[in-house]
Amino acid sequence: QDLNQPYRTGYHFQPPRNWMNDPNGPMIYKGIYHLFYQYNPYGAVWDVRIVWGHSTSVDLVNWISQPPAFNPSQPSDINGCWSGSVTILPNGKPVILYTGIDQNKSQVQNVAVPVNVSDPYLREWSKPPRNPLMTPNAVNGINPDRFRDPTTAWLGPDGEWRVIVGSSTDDRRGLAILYKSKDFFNWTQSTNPLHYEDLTGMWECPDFFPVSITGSDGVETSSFSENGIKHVLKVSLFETSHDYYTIGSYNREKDVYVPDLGFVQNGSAPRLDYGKYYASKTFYDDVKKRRILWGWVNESSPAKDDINKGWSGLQSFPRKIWLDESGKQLLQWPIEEIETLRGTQVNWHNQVLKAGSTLQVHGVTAAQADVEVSFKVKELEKADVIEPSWADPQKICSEGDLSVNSGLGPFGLMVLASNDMEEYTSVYFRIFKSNDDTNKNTKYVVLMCSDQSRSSLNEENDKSTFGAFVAIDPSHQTVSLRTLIDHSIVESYGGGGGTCITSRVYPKLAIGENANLFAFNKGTQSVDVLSLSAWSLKSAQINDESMSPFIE
Ligand code: DQQ
Repeated sequence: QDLNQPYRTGYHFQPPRNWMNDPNGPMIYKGIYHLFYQYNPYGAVWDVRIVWGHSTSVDLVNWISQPPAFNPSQPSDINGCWSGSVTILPNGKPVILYTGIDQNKSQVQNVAVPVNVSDPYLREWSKPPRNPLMTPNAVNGINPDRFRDPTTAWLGPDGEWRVIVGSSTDDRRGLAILYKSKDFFNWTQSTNPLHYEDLTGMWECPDFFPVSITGSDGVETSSFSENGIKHVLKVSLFETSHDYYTIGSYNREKDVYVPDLGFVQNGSAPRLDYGKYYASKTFYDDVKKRRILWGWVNESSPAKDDINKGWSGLQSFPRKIWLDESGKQLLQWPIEEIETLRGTQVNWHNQVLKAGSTLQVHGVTAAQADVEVSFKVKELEKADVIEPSWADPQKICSEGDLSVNSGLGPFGLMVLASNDMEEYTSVYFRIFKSNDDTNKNTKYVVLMCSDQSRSSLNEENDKSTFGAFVAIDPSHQTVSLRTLIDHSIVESYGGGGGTCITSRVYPKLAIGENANLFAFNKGTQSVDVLSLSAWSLKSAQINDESMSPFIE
């Protein structure tokens, strides 16, 4: 670890320098994983002249920088190469659809194809002169400033391609505009969008994919079966900077998607991550039969600090994503390849965390670690009653700090803690019961918080607290937490991955060997740690300049 760069990560994806945002066009091709990303070669802040950065990997853990796949170069993208996706055609060849900012500053959709498909690294891409393939015009009523981020395309029963592009109307109706094509190059806008929701504003980076209703295997994007799958529509809402998803049914005849439950306007749509996380995108890994999710984790520091450190933005650790047995939520889990980085392991079994206690986890590199813990709470009747007005979990987490001393919790982990506890980030649970005396089957509510308010002595960072409910029943299930700690990122998975919270933190003291890890229970009742495993994680090779042909 470079002492002058305490916030660079050991195993989270980042370029050697400069600004990075959205993950673009992830895929596996000829056994090589590819990740493209929105990259500003000119500095550590976003710039319209953004290009497609490119890296490759054999294991999704260690990455080699490739030259940018393409830069603004033709009238249809001369003002920027914005986000997009890869589709693998039936002949095995990958094609990129991406948004270009054209010579009139209008958003249009373009195509790029590999120059040499026998190169598994796909180092060179070309843009056919027929670009753009899709344009917003007065006839189709699309605003040229709100027409972007094509998804991976899929094949319909009639053998035609479909793709959606994010948009919104002037009165804030968010839309997934549908286009169809027989040959992938000539696209026609369908009369109806695949889906829309009023008052949601601009939909950025939509993602639309099938999930199996049984098991955790992924499903290829064009696959369809009447009874075996559901579909997921994810959108990144520009107005809130969060990624929301719905689970629903895709009617292939009518080409419409109907979510099982309402969408965001009633506040019900779940989020992929309740922390810092945006513009995510999945791809199907046909080698390991899984669907993998990437998401951009922005900084929480002022731009001047990003300019000073010379870089901005991380990608979350890649996550496997699938449908929970209940069919009501998605589950996410760090891809198994993370285990190749595991070093020293510490284990606890059946450790009682007494009321008010803090126990240090000794023996792992606490600034770069993987921690899995499961808690069992016995005296559930001691849970505090949740007030009906407490509908906003982030608000509950923000109001109660660790001194709340409720019945059950806060209990959890304190990570990136300095030696004298001047700094720490706490990831914890609180358990409430619902106030219904007439109902003998008491219902419990599990709250998960990631509290950054004490994470750094530097007051200039955004240290907002994050929170979400976890869909588990603590009377039957253990309360589990997995947290990936990596210098300036804390990625937490609650309830087996049903609730994820990612945060960015910038400790001044809890750096390197001066970072510590604790389990704690500040509630008034004791809590059992059924098991805790913590691993030191080795650093991955991530875009190491000495090993890559990176070209500025
Ligand atoms: N970032 C890209 C856009 C996208 C936005 C530009 C989402 O294509 O809508 O860098 O972060």
